[in-house]
Amino acid sequence: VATKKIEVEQLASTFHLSEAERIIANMPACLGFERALSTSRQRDMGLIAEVKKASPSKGLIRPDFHPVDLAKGYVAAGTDCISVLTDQNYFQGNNAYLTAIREAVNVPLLRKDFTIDERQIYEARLIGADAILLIAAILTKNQLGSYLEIAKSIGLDVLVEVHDRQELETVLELGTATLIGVNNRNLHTFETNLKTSEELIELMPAGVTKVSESGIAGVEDMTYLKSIGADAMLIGEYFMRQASVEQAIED
Ligand code: IGP
Repeated sequence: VATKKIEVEQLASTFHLSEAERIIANMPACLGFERALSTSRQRDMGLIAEVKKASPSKGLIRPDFHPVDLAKGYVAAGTDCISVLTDQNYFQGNNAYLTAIREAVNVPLLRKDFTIDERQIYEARLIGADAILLIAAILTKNQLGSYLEIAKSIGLDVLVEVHDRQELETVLELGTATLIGVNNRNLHTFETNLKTSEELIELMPAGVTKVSESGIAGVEDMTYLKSIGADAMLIGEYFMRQASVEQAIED
């Protein structure tokens, strides 16, 4: 968060919010991210396939990294949505990857970053995102509530990410989150356990689109997630390690 703060301070000099609002008002509408997941007809569950070069726990995941080609492969294989890492410090992501993918494909895009300031929400819309991620673990309840509102006001969907029961309770109390993701990765140990999804999805009310994120690797996991009531899944590393992401999705 500290490095992100420095980055966000620099954002202040790149655009003014009023100017951003004016540009956004003239941009085409966003593609419905949540809708694409909840109405997915491709398979039993909605799929968000992630474009991810590296991670803090695994280092470089895909040395031969061509974001637009990967995104095209995902779309050819029928993914509902794509998640693009834009954080540079930990994930070697880039805003430019998202913008290039936006120009090449026609599925809804999630801007995957650590949102800690409202400016980043406008920035996400400006670079071509259809949805943003809000991580409950790094935001106060007030921030979550107001960022959800800002995002919706400029047409963005929001995936709110939780790791435990307490975070989920806070999010449910707000009453405005309709798309909630359980991150199966423990933030302290980096280990993933799909049981986290089982524990938390059970506590989500009907009407919420329920996503399971991280550590999902193959058909067995998908069958399990379906059985515990997940509506959609977010898969990054597993696809990134396949020679052909297209083949991996089809399998
Ligand atoms: C994807 P995996 O294990 O399939 O690569 O996980 C995604 O869930 C993960 O990249 C992620 C993430 C995040 C990254 C989930 N929440 C928040 C950065 C920030």
